[in-house]
Amino acid sequence: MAEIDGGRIAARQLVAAGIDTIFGVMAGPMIELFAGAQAEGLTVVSCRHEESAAFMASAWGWAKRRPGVVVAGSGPGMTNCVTSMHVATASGMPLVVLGGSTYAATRGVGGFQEADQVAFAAPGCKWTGTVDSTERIPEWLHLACGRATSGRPGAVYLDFPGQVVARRMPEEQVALRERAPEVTAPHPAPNAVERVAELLANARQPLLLVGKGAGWADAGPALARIADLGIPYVTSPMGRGVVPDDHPMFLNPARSAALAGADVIVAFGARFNWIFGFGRAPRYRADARIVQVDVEPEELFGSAPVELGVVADAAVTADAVADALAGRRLAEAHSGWTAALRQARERNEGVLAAALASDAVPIDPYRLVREVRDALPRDASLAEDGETIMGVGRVVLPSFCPRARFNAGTTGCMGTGVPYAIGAKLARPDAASVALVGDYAFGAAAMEVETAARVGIPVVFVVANNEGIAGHLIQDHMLPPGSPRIASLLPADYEKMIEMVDGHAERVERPEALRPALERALAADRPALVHVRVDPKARRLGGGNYLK
Ligand SMILES: Cc1ncc(C[n+]2csc(CCOP(=O)(O)OP(=O)(O)O)c2C)c(N)n1
Repeated sequence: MAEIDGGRIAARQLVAAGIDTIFGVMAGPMIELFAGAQAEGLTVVSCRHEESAAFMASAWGWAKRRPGVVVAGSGPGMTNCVTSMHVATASGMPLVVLGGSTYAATRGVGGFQEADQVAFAAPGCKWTGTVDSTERIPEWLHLACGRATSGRPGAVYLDFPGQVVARRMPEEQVALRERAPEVTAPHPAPNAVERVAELLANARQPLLLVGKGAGWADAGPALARIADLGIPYVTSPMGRGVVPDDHPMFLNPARSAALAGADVIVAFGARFNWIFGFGRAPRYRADARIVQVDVEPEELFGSAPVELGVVADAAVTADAVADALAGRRLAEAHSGWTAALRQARERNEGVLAAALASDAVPIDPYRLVREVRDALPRDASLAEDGETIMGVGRVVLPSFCPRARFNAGTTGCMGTGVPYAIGAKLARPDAASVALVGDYAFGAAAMEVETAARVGIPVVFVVANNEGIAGHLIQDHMLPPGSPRIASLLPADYEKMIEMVDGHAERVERPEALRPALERALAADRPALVHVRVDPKARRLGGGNYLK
């Protein structure tokens, strides 16, 4: 009678759950799981650091609306995932961390790499569990995958003590959980839909907020139906592209004016945390009437004075509101609101015009980002990471596809850009994937270029090298004069990081060389790195950086 080990059983259950790719760092006691995954036909992406592996998995999961799975070894392998779990949960990205842990027989007596891994995981996770027997591996994985993706997605942690991975059992006794429930989306109460439609119809200055939750719900087409009526919207950084950014009611470039002027706000899958200015004065009108649509009821109790909370799926609710608005006359049509916002947008865009066209050497970061914008295919996945460069990218770069835009997110975590772009490429292999990263942000995960090369995926890394953390701004203005380089970094030759793995390397020092270099990188059928020397003294226009 053929026997298989717990690692192989886990791999079979992952396949049953619709997962075809896993990420991780090879380590005991999970070697059997990696081997089982390979034997079962999964793509196994073996990374250089568990933190990056887990970021890749969460980006993959976010893009595909499936659990992103990362496998880590015991002790430090697992604790290296703690930041990524925290980031995934805060950013609502589905991540399943499978952590091998010390064999039961040596627990409590200084077993190899022993750590209280469930305790390390708990505050960063929606749910934790410990596999208690090899037989029950399928069941525990079924629970973990379900919890990572239901409600607001986030990280879950499942502990795999060594003995449950290594134990072998007769193949025919393995009971997989083949069937995942078909889950209907939570619908809004009909009277709530009517109230939202009434508020929007009577608003003189209505505004929609589009967050990551709307992306997860695939609410783009439904939200576009409301926006098509002439109701403007602004998005969170990762809510970009849910409705394509070239919709005429996309008003992120007039974000402050929109938040400050709106008399009725309906937030779809958006949270009133720092990203949306906490939903209260002074960023918002004190008398603004706020509706929040969210799948998590507790989210409705926050800093914003929410008048109506609708616990429901963003797409279903947006469709119902669009239906309820059909045929109504909108008060907004006579208020000049969208015209005023368009003027604000033009004013704000005017502030950037000179920088976007700058021919200066060293290159202005706005000029770099403009060239990235013009070179990017419409369906590209895009990850931004850094301080100055992420801020510039957020303002200048559009997105046209849902769940294809990644940035440091709710936690502002540096080191996400490189792995997010790799995870996105594996999830959306037919679309280009570009990481626009500062030199610090690149360095935080730079060895993963070897992973990209080994796995054979043509991701484009654009490194905006301004020699440091926010360029020289902190070094020159916030540290004692004459300090050694603390916030600034060496002007390293980052293109060598891709040369070492036979990738496509570009080094750009002059603005006119940007576009051809970016196009060559996008056309290269292997990982590419465009190292761009940008002005260390440049800062974000319109405030919003360390020296604001
Ligand atoms: C994990 C983590 N560590 C530290 C920070 C603090 N921090 C914010 S921005 C930044 C680096 C920004 O430099 P760079 O990536 O070179 O981009 P630039 O601002 O120069 O464009 C750091 C270290 C953070 N946000 N996240």
